[in-house]
Amino acid sequence: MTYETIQFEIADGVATLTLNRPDKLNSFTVQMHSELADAIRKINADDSVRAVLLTGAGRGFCAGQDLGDRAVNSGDQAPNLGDSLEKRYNPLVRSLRALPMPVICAVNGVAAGAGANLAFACDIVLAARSASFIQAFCKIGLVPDSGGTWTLPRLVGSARAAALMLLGDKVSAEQAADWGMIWKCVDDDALLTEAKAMAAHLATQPTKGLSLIKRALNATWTNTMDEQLDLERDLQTIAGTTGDYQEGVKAFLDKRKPAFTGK
Ligand code: LHQ
Repeated sequence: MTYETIQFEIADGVATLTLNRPDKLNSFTVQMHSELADAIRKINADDSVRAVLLTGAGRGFCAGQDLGDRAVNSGDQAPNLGDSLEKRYNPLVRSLRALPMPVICAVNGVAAGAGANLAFACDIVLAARSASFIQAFCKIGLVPDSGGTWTLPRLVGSARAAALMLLGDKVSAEQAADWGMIWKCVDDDALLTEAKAMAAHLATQPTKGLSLIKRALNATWTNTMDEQLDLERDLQTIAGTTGDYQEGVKAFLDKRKPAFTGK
């Protein structure tokens, strides 16, 4: 597939996805959804990918749904927005969450509506100091989607999530970092360098072990502590059989840097 609305490359173990409709602040169209779905399929099929980096081109990260797109704005006729979630947004969020390697999001500018919640579906979020997050849905009579009603209360607590979703106020990157909504706020000109360095580092780490950590973290919100203890036992059983565990221990005992293969 040729990509027109995203850029996609795989190099040195890192897959980089760049939302690329800068004139419209990288808002989502049907085409962008299908290009992202195709790229995520390729990531899943490529054993060499050990970290993913998601970012946006231009001054915005993503302004959510393109409100001019015919799929959601069909003139006088009421569109079926649930259909749009079912066919496009929900599969996107599910497939991102299910990726078996760390997904870093570098929020380079405004992240609004589904754009903000897309970022929260990633594992580690860095944002440029000039970036911001807006739960814009309430301003046009919609419900936060793309998993935001699940992720945001878990990230910042229900008091903050409720006010953000009902008021639609803009949150600066610094505020977002202070509230634990994201991992870190960095200077604008350092964002990509720092995000790329993090992705490059993660691509040299025990990928299988990291994927098991992701599974434990994903399960924690619905499990009891007993269930989580059982899950940790099961995941550790798998982790203990990996070559990277053998290598990690051997390297420690040999007092040298480990050479992980991701297996
Ligand atoms: C846009 C957009 C945009 C089109 C900026 N669409 N053009 C799921 C399923 C189904 C249906 C509906 O929705 C969803 C999920 C959702 O995401 S709903 C939420 C949709 N997003 C929004 O409501 C955000 C709308 N955008 C804004 O509020 C502002 O643009 C923000 C605050 C993001 C940025 O403001 P500014 O920095 O002042 O930029 P701007 O407004 O001047 O935008 C720059 C250009 O981008 C402009 O185009 P133009 O041709 O006039 O230069 C905007 O029209 C365009 N743009 N967002 N979502």
